[in-house]
Amino acid sequence: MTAPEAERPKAPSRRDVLRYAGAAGTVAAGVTVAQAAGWPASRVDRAAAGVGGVLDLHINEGFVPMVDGSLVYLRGFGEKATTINDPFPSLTISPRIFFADGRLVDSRLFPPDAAPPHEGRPEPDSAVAGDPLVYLVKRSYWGSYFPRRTIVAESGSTIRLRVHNGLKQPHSLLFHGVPGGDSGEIASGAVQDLEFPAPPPGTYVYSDPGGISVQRTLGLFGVLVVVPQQDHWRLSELGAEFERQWLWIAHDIDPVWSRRALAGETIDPVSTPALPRYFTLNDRAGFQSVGVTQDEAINLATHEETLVSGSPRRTDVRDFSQAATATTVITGQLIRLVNAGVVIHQMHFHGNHVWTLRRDGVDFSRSVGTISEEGHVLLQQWEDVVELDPLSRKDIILPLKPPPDALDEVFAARTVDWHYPMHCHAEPSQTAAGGLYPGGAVADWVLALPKSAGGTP
Ligand SMILES: [Cu+2]
Repeated sequence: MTAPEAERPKAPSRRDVLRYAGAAGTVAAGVTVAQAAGWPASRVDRAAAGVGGVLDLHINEGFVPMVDGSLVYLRGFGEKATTINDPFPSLTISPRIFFADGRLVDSRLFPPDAAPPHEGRPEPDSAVAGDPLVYLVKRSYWGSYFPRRTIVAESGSTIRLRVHNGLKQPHSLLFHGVPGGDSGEIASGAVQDLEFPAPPPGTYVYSDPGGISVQRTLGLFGVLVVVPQQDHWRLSELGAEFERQWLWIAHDIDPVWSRRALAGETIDPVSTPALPRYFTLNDRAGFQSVGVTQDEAINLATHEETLVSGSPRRTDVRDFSQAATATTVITGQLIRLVNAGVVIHQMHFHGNHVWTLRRDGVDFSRSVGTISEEGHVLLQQWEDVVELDPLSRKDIILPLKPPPDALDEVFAARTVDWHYPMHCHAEPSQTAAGGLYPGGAVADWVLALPKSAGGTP
C-alpha cells in the first residue's frame, strides 16, 4: 500500500526551501555535509524545530489505496486533522526526534546533522590493504533515514504529546511497556496531553490497545525508537555498534474488519479473528516495497528507509566495535524488526545470515541460551529466519559480509551490485488480496559495489 500521505512527487515549496536554508545555517560555515557532497537540497529532508516542543497526534480516519489499488478504510495517528473524505487523510506522522536538551525536531534523518547516505547507502571509508574483497566503514558518520510513524527519542529526553481524538468513538494511545506512556481513554472530540520520560534505549510499539488487536489493525500504531544520548551509533549504552540503522515495521490489514468498523460495528477479535489480506513493510507492499514503482519519489524513500545497502566488510560478531583506524570500524548495519500486525512474521534473508541481539528490549545471552515457552532457543546467534510475534521487536545486525558461498574469484570479478531477497516465510504474507503474488511483505538488501570501485548507486 502507498504510504498514506507522503512521498508524492512535488517540487520543493518556498517554505521547504526556507526551512532547509534555516537548517543549513546551523552548520559551521553554512555548508552542510549534503551540500559538500553535492546532493541537491531537495533530497535532504531535515528541518529545525522549537525547544520544549509538543508533538500533536490527530486520530483520523480515511481511505487508503492498497497495493492492488483497492481502497480500504483505515485509522491512524496523523499530524493534522483531516476528515474521512479527505483524498489524502493524515494517518501517519513524519519522523520526529525528541532530544535530551528539549528540542523537538522534524527530520527523517537521524542524527539530523549526520551525513545523509545517498539513496540510503553508506559509502565506505577505504579499501583494506591486502584484502581486496572488502572495505572499512566510516565510524559514527552516516545518518539513518526512518520511515513514517517513527518517533525517535534520546535517552534523558521527555516525550511530550497532545492527542486529538477526531473520531466518533473513544480512543487511547499506549506506549507498550513504557512507564507513564498511557493516555487513558480519550472521548470523541477530546484532547489529552501525555508526557513521560524516554524509557531505556530500545524499540517500542505505540498503539491504540482498544479491542486488543482491533484498533492497531485498523491502523492506530507506530514505533518509538530510543537511542543512547551519548552514542547515536549504538543500540544501547555499550551495546552493539553499527554503520547505520534501519526500522522495519510490519503490519497486516483486514478489509472485512475495516468495513465493519466503518459501519460502526464493535469487532470481537476472538469470535471473528482477523483474516488479513494485505501485508506491509513500512506501509508498502510488493513492487512498492522493493522500490520499482513508476513514482521515483516513493522509490527513493523506499531505498532510503527500507532497502538495506552497503559495501562488503568482514564483520566479526564477537566485537561490533573493532576499530580499524581512528575513523573507521568493522561492523554491520542494525535492523530493528517490529511486528505491529496480528500474524506471526518470519523474516528470511538470503545472502547473509543475520545476528540476533535482543527481543523486546531484553538482550539475548551470548553464552548461556534459554528456552522460551514455545520451545525456541533464546541466544545471540546466526539466523536466516527471524520469527516475529505480534507486538514483538527484534534487533538484529546484518553483517554485510561477502556471501560465504561465493568463491573469492567470482566475488572479486563482479561489476555490479549484488541483490538478495528478504521475504517473510509465512507465505500468505507474500500475497495481496488473497492471491496476488508477490504483493506482500517483501524487501531486498544490496551488497554494494562502492562508487570507488566503479559502482553506480
Ligand atoms: Cu527465501
